[in-house]
Amino acid sequence: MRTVLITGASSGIGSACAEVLARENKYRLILCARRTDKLGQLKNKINIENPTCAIHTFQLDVRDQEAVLATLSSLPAEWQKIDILINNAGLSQGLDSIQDGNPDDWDRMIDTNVKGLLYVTKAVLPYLKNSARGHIINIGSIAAKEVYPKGNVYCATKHAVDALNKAMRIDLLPLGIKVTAIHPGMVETEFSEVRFKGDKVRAKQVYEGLTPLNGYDIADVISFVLSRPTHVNVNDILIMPSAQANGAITHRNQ
Ligand code: NDP
Ligand code: 8X3
Repeated sequence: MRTVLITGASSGIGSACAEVLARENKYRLILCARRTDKLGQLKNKINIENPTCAIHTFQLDVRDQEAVLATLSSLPAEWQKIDILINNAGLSQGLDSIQDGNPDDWDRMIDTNVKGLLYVTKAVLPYLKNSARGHIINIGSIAAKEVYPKGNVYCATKHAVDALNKAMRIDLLPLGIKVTAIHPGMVETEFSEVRFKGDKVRAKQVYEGLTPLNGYDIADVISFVLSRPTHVNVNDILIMPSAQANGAITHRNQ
């Protein structure tokens, strides 16, 4: 049994990863996020389907460096073995041109998507170093590869994730830790609702007239990546809805 730690497991891609990996009966799950009620509901849902799946949940705000270190260095003894880290927690805030952008939104994206990912990675590395099959999966985005109108700071944070992914692969090579980036296009999750600060109507419009990806589409790819033998690493995957050509161009039914 390998143990997977998933950040941002309370929703969307992270929650779908937990469900998909639980079904395989090959993984123990450590799930964290800020909303512990959602984590509890997810744990119950998984355990109804699969009562033997071992799951540990805890509250974590990845922006809080002290809390990240304190929580991850004092995991219960039976959870002090982690083989896989899925750096999934992340968000976008607003969709504005640079001239209209809100610096608080910028800080929130940089603190979560870049600094939070770094804090968690550093805190989990001592466990991964002890694993015979250490693996980090970083969730990037099409926004890590391209910049689209008004995507500015979100795109910058995801470009940073892309750079860190490549840097981790170099630095962790001697430790035998695999590093993979998964870069999705549009996935219908809570992402747009969070980006538009609770505006459900505007969030829904993002996906109107096309079939976006869903969290399970991404989780299936991650399951495949994790199932490769020890000598194979998938470096980077860009996965898009069929109706999306790049960061800016989609084809919608009228
Ligand atoms: P959701 O909003 O559905 O999920 C985001 C998750 O991140 C939630 O579980 C949330 O948990 C967690 N999170 C946010 N901020 C923090 C924080 N400070 N500390 C801990 N956890 C946090 O969106 P997605 O599932 O779509 O997003 C997952 C990842 O996928 C993100 O990195 C996103 O950038 C990326 N992505 C999304 C795409 C999309 O179109 N949806 C496309 C490409 C990439 P909680 O609020 O409980 O803390
Ligand atoms: C989320 C997808 O297209 O909004 O990373 O940047 S997009």
